[in-house]
Amino acid sequence: MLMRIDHVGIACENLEEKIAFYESTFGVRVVSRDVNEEQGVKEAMLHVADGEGGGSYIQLLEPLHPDTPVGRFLARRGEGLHHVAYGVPDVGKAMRQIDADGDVRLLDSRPRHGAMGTSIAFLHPKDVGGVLTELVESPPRQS
Ligand code: CMX
Ligand code: CO
Repeated sequence: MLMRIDHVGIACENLEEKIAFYESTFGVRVVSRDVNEEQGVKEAMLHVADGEGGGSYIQLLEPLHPDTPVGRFLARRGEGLHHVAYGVPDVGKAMRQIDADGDVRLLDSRPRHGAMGTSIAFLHPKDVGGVLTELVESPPRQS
C-alpha cells in the first residue's frame, strides 16, 4: 500500500521563522505555500529529494487558530514532529482497505485537499502506535 515517505509534518509557532531556520540550516527550499482553512493551517512545503512516484518534503505547519488540530497539539506538546505522511497510489482505495480491516480509525470519511494538488486522509494516532499518519496521493505528473 505504501510507496514512499511523502513528508514529515512539523508543528511550529511561527512559520516564517521556521522556514528561515530550515533554509539556512539544511539548504532546503520552499516549493509551495498554502493557507488550508479546512485543515486550520498555514503551511509551507520544503523540497528534500525526488524519487519514484514523487518528491519528499518537510511540511511546516502553523495553526490558523488555537482551536485546530495543530493549535491543540502546540498547546499540549509544544513545537515538534506532528505527523508522518506516506505516498499511496490511490488514497480512496487505501482508505477502503484500512476501513475494511477495522483496526485503525479513519479521521476522514473521504479524501481531502492537501498541498500541491494532493488528496489526503488521516489515520488516528492512537491506532497507529502514537503516530498521526497521513496518506497522500499525488496528482498525475505534468509532462
Ligand atoms: N500525534 C500523536 N498523538 C496525537 C496527536 C499527534 N499529532 N494529536 C493528538 N494526539 C493525541 C493526544 O495526545 C491525545 O492523547 P491522550 O488522550 O493520550 O492525551 C489524543 O490524541 C486525543 O487528542 P485530542 O486533544 O482529542 O486532540 P484533537 O482534538 O486535536 O484530535 C486528532 C486529535 C489526531 C484526531 C486531530 O488532530 C486530527 O483530526 N488530525 C488530523 C488533521 C490534521 O492534523 N490536520 C493538520 C495537518 C494538515 C496537513 O498535513 O496538510
Ligand atoms: Co501533512
